[in-house]
Amino acid sequence: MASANLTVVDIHTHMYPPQYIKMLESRSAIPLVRKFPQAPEPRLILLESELADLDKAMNDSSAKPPGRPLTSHFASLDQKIRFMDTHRINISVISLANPWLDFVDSSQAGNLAETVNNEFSAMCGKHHGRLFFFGTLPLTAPLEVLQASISHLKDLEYCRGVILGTSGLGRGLDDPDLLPIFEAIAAANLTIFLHPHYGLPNNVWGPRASEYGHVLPLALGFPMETTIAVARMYLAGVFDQVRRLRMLLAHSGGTLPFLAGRIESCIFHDGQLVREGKVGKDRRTVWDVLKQQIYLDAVIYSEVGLKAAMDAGGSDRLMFGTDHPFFPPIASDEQGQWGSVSLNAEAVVKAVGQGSSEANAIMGSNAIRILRLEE
Ligand code: 5CU
Repeated sequence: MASANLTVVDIHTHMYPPQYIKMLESRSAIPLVRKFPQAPEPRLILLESELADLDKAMNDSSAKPPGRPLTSHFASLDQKIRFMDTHRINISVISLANPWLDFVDSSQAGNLAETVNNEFSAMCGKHHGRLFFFGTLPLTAPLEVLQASISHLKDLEYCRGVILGTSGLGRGLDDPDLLPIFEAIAAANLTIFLHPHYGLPNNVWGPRASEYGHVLPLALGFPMETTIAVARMYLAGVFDQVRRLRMLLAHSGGTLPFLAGRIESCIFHDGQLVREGKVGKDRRTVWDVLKQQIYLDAVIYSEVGLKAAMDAGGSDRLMFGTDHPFFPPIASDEQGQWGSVSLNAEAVVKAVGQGSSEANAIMGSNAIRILRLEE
């Protein structure tokens, strides 16, 4: 993808470093890594929607293996660099994949966050200028441990933000107890990369869910989760209370660009909010927040979604991503070109034209500016 005058930056690209995989291998509840006789590679089981398949495979060695294969793409730094070279990606901003440390016991979360963040930092140091990272927070730890973790990340040369799920301290991102954390992250000049994991309750997928693979939770559950989390933050006034807060939303903001108008309409037609004086003339709208405090990735696989993201936030706030190592090719060589990557790159070309200044911005220069990748 990169050409003489185009720098390609991938801001949505994950890894599980060795210590994290080791911890997953030792677990008996999801998330976990386990070997099954019917599969050549260990399986990575992450999502609640995979529990039924996990149960079946534990009791029946002919059942389909649950989760996804844990290939070298998830854990190997050499493989990450090889993937970048194959796809002509100049710079990657790597992050721990879901579900981060959300499930880790409070007493262990601080140490594990430090270990994982130091592992990411060391990986970036091995490829100076090609790798940066979003750090991981010990959200289950006591407040002072969490604050110390933000201070640690602030001082790491290659850290440019933190990756965060939607659960926060356990009550979602509109939890007032999170405000000092958002303040500290913003004060440290770190961008929050908001990423889904929990999706929607399993029962919304219906009794035939197992016939549909991972499609419903990933295509619909993930984006709705992000949309709901940000809408709750907006309604709680978090963006007004922490004006320096900057958030990069995964998957082009879920459905936020498409639904922002409807959210707005529901706000100013809501009797309760109007009576409580929450719909005043000076109110910053969802559209304002999208243009002032939110960035979107370009991981939406079609120019239709990409144009909505651009219309909502502006092409100067959109950044290319791959979601590597998720969505590998099913029928072709994993060391070759990934169709999931081409789809996102082609969507940019279809939306704004090959070689246009907007294309160059989305593919790389926005990320370089926003995430300070030349510092
Ligand atoms: O395939 C999946 O389950 C996932 C996942 O868990 N996380 C992610 O970022 N993309 C796809």
